[in-house]
Amino acid sequence: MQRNIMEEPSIVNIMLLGSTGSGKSASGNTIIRIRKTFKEDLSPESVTRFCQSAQTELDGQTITVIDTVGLSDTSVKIKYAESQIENILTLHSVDVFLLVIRLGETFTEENSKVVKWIKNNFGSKFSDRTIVLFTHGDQLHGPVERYLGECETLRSVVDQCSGGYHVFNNKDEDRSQVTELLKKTKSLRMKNAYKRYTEQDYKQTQNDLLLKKCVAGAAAVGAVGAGVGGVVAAAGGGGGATAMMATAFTVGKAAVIVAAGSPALAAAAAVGSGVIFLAKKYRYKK
Ligand SMILES: Nc1nc2c(ncn2[C@@H]2O[C@H](COP(=O)(O)OP(=O)(O)OP(=O)(O)O)[C@@H](O)[C@H]2O)c(=O)[nH]1
Ligand SMILES: [Mg+2]
Repeated sequence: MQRNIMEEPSIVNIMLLGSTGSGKSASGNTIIRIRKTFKEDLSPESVTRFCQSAQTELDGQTITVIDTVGLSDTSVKIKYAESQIENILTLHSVDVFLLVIRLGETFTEENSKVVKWIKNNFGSKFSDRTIVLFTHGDQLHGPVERYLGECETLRSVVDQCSGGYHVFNNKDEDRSQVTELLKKTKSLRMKNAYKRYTEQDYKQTQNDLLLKKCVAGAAAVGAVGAGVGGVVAAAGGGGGATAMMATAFTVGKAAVIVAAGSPALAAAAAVGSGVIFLAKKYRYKK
């Protein structure tokens, strides 16, 4: 009889993600035990320019640490990071994500946007595999619970991640912080039946996001088309009632708008329905 038990992979892949300067590379170095593995520095610009990985043997396991480029809230940088992350995912699937957040500074609107970007772009399978890793533990003057208690946004970030949180002091050589993190990693992997996050999961989320954008774009074009139709038909007199109807209809109702007697409007609405059509086609192709 075939047994249906998930095998525990012998290599554990851990990916660090987070804002620029949050301490991703420093945390990677703490796990790997060699401070110069990943370049770490204090800088307003992203220090890590390319995603990199390194491996080590720890507590009888092979651990791959994947350090990523810093994310910040500008579209150019986000686009660059997006392509970097996509590339590294072709090389490594991920057992556990560490969402790196720096303690001891205000959790700004920008930090919040970066977390949102990560969650949106990695999709629903992200939170199931994520531990929030707080760095700069040495700068805390009390228990981390008190710190969390003071910031609802941060608490909600932690609550949404299945792996909870962990605190690192990257200036401390104490290995127990890494041992503890690996225990949390182990139980999270078990919870996910050792199923990794893959390149396909990322691509699927990207496709879904694209589809959403297409539909939103089509709705906007259609709404403009319907609005213009109302004005044109009303100005032409007589067609007012039809125009009212046209504006009440949603995207993809080009025929109704044609009845309002405006070829320009029909074209606008046709664009709207065309985009919808393309979006549908795209979905069926997947
Ligand atoms: N005191 C203290 N400093 C830390 C800690 N973690 C990181 N740092 C310092 O914070 C600075 C930024 O750390 P990095 O690891 O380079 O940050 P990063 O997230 O990799 O930054 P980018 O690659 O630019 O995205 C460095 O000077 C680190 O040495 C910590 O726990 N305590
Ligand atoms: Mg870095």
